[in-house]
Amino acid sequence: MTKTPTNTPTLTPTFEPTVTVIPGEVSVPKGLKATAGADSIKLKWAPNPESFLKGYNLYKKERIDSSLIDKINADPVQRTDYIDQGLAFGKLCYYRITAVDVSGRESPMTNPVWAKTGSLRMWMPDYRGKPGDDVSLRINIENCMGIAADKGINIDITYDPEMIIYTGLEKTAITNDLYMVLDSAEGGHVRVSALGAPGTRLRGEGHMFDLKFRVSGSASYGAQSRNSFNGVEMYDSSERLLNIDYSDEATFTVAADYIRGDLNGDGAFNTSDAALAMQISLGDMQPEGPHMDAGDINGDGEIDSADVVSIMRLAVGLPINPLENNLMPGTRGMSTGGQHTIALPEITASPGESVTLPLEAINADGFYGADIYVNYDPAVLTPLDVVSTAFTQSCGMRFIIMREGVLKITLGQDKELLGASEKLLEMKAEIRADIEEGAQTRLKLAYVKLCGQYGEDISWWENVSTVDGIVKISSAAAPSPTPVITAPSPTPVITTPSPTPVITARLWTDKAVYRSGDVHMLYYSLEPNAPEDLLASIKADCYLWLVTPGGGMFWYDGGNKRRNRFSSHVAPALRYPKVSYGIAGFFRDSDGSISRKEGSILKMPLGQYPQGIYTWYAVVVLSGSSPFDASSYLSNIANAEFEVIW
Ligand SMILES: [Ca+2]
Ligand SMILES: [Ca+2]
Repeated sequence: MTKTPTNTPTLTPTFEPTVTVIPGEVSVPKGLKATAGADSIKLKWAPNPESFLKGYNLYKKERIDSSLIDKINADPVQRTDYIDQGLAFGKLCYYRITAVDVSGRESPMTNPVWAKTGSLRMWMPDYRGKPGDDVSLRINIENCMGIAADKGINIDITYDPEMIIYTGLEKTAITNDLYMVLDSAEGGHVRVSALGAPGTRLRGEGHMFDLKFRVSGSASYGAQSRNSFNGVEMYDSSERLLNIDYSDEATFTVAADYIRGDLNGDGAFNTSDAALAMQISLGDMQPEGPHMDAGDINGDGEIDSADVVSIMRLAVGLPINPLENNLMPGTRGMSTGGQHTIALPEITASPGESVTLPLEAINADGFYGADIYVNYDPAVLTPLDVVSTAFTQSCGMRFIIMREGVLKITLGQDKELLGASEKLLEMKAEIRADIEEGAQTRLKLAYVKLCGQYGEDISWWENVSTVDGIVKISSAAAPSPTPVITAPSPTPVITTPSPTPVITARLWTDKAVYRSGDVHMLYYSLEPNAPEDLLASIKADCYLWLVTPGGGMFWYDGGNKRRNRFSSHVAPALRYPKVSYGIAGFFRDSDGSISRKEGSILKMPLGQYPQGIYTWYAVVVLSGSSPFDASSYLSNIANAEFEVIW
């Protein structure tokens, strides 16, 4: 493999689509949303999935019935957000956007969205806590861009003094530079006044400050009280009162579970809460009521790496807000105008080759977490794995194939990453054997968000840019020196396992063809055909996956403990402390005999899934290793086919 890393800080993407692979149609962007600030409007949308995406064009109208529409960007926008700045007060603007591919072709436009400058919204999430505990009421704002903090901010919030006692306030990344005073003399009200130095304008969104309360020791479990805004005053730079919707209320419930940071509701903060936040961040799990209130620590309406970082910090007793009069190490990163570049390399590889693509951070200083989307062309390569490097070994990291062609990674830790140019992660992939030589394709960094320790997006203060990867297909690359370890790709090639399998895996379906009803299937067995004492010393993980007729690959989601669900996330389906107890025990019937055991782990309503041949695979590997690593196989790869006709 010839590797040409293109990681100098001044790099710009150089990709020219000479022999581009499969440029289909670029799709219409989804999820466009406009949110007004004091003198600007922030646009935000979901990243497009195409590997041949170049960026986005943004169009604006100032009247919905006007036929005049202006493009507001010169070059296609690389990010998935944009702030339209310097707008007049009370200005209503309409926006539509398109996606643009590398050859300049544009998608159709989205439907219009609109917002009016100076019309903001504040909100506070519901919260929970035990009698006698300290709890935080999080005060959030949708977009505080341009609020003139030097003109003063006044917020009056009510609470129920019978149930909670006001104890103090904590500033956040948004309000860290402000002087804040409080008046809580009148029972049931806290009046917060904030003032910034001349010229201070707020930026960002979400968590503005916390009000701290102590729950009455005599409060009874299940009791509830409410908080509401009694009034909010904020101004723009011309001292015009902003129009703020503060109708939201928060309910406080006396409870021991789902307190802030406790996503799994077990009453404690620990790494399992952070792991759950990562799953939600990756879209591998949908947050429900208490998850969202417990997990969206930074108040931006979603759970992502920024919240993962906060939960990890709560788990080890670190502060999640800046401490008064104490500049935390991370705050030096604020307002410094620094530059961070996240880059994938340009490589040359031959058909069928396994490649490693380092994901680098040029200036890896000062952030705590990241959310990254990489778009790839599934006709060219199959991602196999994403692994941490020495630099990120203490970070939590998870990835998922969100859909064919889109890989999403979430990374976070409780401490600051400190480095110059560092390899953040390694992406392992296999070039498809049937790809033509001379082709080239892009690995598009479709979304990169870096977050700081207080849940803030680094891009509030610093410039974050990306350099996409390029894969050129050539026969000139030297053949791999070792036998190619083929991952379970759409057409898995099973390499000779090493060490010699000590377990025989079998997989079969009870019907070969499904014509009606649900597919309730998967019989599997593992036959430990090695000496009992050897088995007793082995720890093992078992992976099960399904390849659909279209080539999609779905993993049995054992890591989620949802036994009838498949996902695109690679996690061990079954994990055993010891083979002798675990595998044999699991597959043993109650009478102790080892036999086939039915797991109705797949329910497929026929008529909704593609017709054709589906193939199951299963393999047992050494605990903690990847299903792609033949050297860790403890069993053969078993497979079984069935056909769906409807
Ligand atoms: Ca917990
Ligand atoms: Ca959040």
